[in-house]
Amino acid sequence: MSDSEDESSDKQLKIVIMGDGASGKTSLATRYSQEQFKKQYGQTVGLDFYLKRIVLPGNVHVALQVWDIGGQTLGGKMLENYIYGSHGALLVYDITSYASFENLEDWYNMVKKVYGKESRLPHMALVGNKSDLEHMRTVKLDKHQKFAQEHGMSSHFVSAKTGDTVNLCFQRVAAEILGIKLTKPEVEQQQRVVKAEIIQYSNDAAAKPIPTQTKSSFCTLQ
Ligand code: G3D
Ligand code: MG
Repeated sequence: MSDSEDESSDKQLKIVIMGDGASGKTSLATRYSQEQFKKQYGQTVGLDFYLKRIVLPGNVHVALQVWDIGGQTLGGKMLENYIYGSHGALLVYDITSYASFENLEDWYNMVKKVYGKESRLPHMALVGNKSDLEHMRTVKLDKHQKFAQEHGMSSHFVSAKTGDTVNLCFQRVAAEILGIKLTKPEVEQQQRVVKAEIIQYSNDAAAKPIPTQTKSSFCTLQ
């Protein structure tokens, strides 16, 4: 019984972000983890790793490891190691690029291949990014929905640029992996939190003293 108290220790979830170059994977990962930011640089091998702690309903503390595949492409040998052991996979496309959507079939098959001998795939999420460019959409909504349904994936639309529903996307994925149900008020609250975070972020930045030395981490990013 006392064990249940100890469950406040974090559950670790590994989430990988996959998809074509320029679909917005890095933007999504950095947007989501901008506040609790721990990053390991692995530019040479193309692996980036972010950590974000969240609390799900029922006081379930979760440490989300968010992995960005960097410039790795389909068929790369490193990719398999990267996918292996993940609890969730975000398949990201750009809603203004039909090719990025079409290629998700290959990304999906890649995950399937890695988990070929095992009975369960990680939770798979179909993420249409760049929802701020709705007027330039080339991937019709019903195509998106059909793909998600046929592949047993959850369905999401986000904008890594504005931050719209980014937190909610990860929250839903983590909840689904852990079998936790989100209620409507919780979903709505999460949407509000996104906006609050953005405002607070800029305030914080303004309030912080300007460091005398410029850190080189930004340069490393580029
Ligand atoms: P990748 O990591 O999948 O390769 P990036 O993709 O995160 O590097 O993003 C590729 C380009 O798309 C970037 O533009 C980035 O700013 C832009 N982008 C990412 N997410 C969004 C979004 O939600 N909306 C819009 N409008 N643009 C987005 P640049 O010009 O810097 O190459
Ligand atoms: Mg990238």
